[in-house]
Amino acid sequence: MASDIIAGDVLAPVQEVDTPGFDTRALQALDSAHYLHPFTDHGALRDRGARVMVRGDGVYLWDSEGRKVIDGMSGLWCVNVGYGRASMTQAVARQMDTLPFYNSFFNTTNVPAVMLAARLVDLAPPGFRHVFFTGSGSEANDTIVRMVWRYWQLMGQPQRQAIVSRHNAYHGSTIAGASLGGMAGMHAQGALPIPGIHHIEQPNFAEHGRGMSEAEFGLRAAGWLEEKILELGPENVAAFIGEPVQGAGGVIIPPPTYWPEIQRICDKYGVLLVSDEVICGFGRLGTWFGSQLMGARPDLIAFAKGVTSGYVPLGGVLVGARVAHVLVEKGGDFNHGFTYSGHPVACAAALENLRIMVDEKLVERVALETGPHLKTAFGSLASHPLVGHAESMGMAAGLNLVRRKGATVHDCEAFPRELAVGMVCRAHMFDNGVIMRAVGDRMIVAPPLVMTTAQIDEMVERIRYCLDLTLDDVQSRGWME
Ligand code: PXG
Repeated sequence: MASDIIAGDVLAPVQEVDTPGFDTRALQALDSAHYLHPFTDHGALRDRGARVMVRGDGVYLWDSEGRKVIDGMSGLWCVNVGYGRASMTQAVARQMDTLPFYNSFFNTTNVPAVMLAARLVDLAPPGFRHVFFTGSGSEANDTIVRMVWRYWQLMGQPQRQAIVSRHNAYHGSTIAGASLGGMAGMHAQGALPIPGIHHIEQPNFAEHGRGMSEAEFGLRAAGWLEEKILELGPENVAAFIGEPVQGAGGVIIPPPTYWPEIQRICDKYGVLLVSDEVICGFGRLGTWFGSQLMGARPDLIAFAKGVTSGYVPLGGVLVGARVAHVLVEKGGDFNHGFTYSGHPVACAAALENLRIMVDEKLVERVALETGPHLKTAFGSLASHPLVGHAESMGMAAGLNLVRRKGATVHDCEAFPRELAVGMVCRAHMFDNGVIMRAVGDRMIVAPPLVMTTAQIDEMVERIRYCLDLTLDDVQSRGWME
């Protein structure tokens, strides 16, 4: 079935570019001998051998065996301006030549950090005039927890320590980040979440919205926050944190009624609203920040990834007027910070990345051209026999692999979880020139924002072809009804 789907030259052979000079087996052996990877079952990896990525250009990557893949995941939701941008290399090299590092402690600063803070304030929603830099998204969320607690201490309400988050949220992998996140598998591996962090159900219409319209469900899901605030006592609740669209959780797009109602509830109880924009910031949804699209006015914004397009690690927190006023005017020393807060090379990379984004109008392109194109192209996969439903927003999209399609998202029959059909599908994608991420049986993409409409078509046709391979595969394993 799979082979007759390939249309014209859209699917060029994957063995396209020879990349000599790498001894893949030797690299894999060293890798499995010494390198502990993030979120990885090393026993399984040893048997398979890691794929060694060696080069990137635009939206394509090459591995050590010369196989070319189209990167549907922007590295890991971050390489928004694409690979191989010479001006990024030059900006970083220039800064390394001039001043590779200096700290921002002890009344010192550096030029790129100052310029970037000012630039980010220009791009941020109204009311944000301050930035705290970190090295990653996890550190940004740790910073937020400490800032929120310090804020309420300075406000004379130190008992306000509870922070409400959602199940299936991802906020990082440090102790605070993993606690804020709602990933059961992370909590299960040791004493998490830390005290004071509470989780409500996620606004996942397909999973929890049966019998309701999407609009009704959005209000209902936001109502879970109000119930939790009342249960904890509003006088004890410090903040609510959420990703505008849950990324690692599977591109879960909330109904349009959700975020405005969350905002109303936070306002009603004086609870700080935190938007984790590590994925949704910097154009992913077709706006500079995802909360702008969602109708929320956060007090704090976490960012990372797209701020440098992943070329150099950088994260941070945009601090809105309400918190900044108290921290800056009344706070004295805030005993928090990292060696690499405001790292000059990372900030220089971010400045160049933002210049590219503005010059190439990447945010506008996502809003007006590539995002709508992805919606149509990716949406067409919903007709595939293995796909229950497919959704997208901006340059993020997800589809559910199902055993039996239904008239609505609530009538599809899922595969038994233990079959891990998503992993079967991901392996076909990986082997056939497209990188797609599996979250259970939800297959997701978040391509570089520079991906053209023709490249989106190429990616989607590859995905369709691999869905055919997956269908053949699960049928031959006897997993379909
Ligand atoms: N917040 C959000 C919303 C994220 O997506 C982080 C915080 C943490 O950022 P750092 O830079 O500390 O990793 C993230 C990271 C996946 C995946 O599998 C997603 C992330 C990280 C690793 C894997 O989709 N997002």
